[in-house]
Amino acid sequence: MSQRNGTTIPQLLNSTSNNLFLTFQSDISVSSAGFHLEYTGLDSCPEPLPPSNGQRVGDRYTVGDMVSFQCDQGFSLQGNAYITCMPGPVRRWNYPVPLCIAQCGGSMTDFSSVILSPGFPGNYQSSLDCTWRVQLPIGFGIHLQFLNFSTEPVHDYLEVRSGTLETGTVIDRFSGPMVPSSLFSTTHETTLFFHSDYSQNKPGFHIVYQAYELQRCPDPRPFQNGIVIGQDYSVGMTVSFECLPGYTLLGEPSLTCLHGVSRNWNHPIPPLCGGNITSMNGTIYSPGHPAEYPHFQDCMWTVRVPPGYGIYINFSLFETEKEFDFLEIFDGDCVFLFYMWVSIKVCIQTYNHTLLLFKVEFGGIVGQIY
Ligand SMILES: [Ca+2]
Repeated sequence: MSQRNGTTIPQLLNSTSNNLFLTFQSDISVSSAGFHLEYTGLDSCPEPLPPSNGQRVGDRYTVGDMVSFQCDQGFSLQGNAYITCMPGPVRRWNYPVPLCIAQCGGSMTDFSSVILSPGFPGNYQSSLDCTWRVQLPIGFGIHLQFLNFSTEPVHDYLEVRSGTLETGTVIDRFSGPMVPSSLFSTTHETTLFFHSDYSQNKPGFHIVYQAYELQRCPDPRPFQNGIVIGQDYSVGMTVSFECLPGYTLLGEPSLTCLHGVSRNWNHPIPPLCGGNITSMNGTIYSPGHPAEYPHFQDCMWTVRVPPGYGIYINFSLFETEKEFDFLEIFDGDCVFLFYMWVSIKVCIQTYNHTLLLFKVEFGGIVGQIY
């Protein structure tokens, strides 16, 4: 620990353990008065009590020992997280025991945590505007549960927003003495905003949140007679649809996977059936062709060519269930109805506007129109 010689009185020494070894050495010549020292056994530092809403780590309190402190979830440590028992004539820690305090606002990236109103479990202060931001990886939302809730009605409130404070949308706003039921935020970023006015403070809130993985939207495949562009069906992603030649897309050509607890696309998956056709020549198939058409279909095609033209329809295949599944063709005052097992070859229309109506009541067998 120390080696001394000469005539200078050494400074006060403190041992770092409860054992001390002294050795004295003198050579063959020149003697002196030697030394006189006194020693005192020093106590440990006083036991540091854990802070309210926190824990102490470490249970040795002699000189040089270090203990640390952690706060419960939702509380922030104020002061020094580590304190050391100091050498010296009086045993003391180098810093006071820190405090664990629920603060006004914060930023969280944990998959589960606690959000407390400032000062909880005591009353919050007046005139606060606190923002807590929970940021998780894309594809996760949070489930919020209220363990305590009490604010001055109307004037003091908590707002939960999906997204940021500036651009997010308000999921709900809570105020008053009722503990709200749990709620879901369905985005990876959730903001909680608390406001208190100048008077009437209450204990506020104790909220726990848990991350959950957002489901993907349903697989839009198989998309018959067409292709699906895009393979990511997770939240916020878009897929689009293209038909093979001869098929007309009904419905929206692109869908976006919506945020939400039960995940779904923003539009129905487009049916491949019917449509408005204006090209001078084309092909019309029954839905699902060349496979059997599905049950319960009501498909309508409108074929429109420029004024002065007629429309020539050539069936190269026609098979439906008799009577119950049928194709109707309207052409001004004329109606042509087909519901047989036979192919009808040629039909010449004289008007420039033809409407085809294909109806499947139930139990269709095979229906194909070329
Ligand atoms: Ca108030």
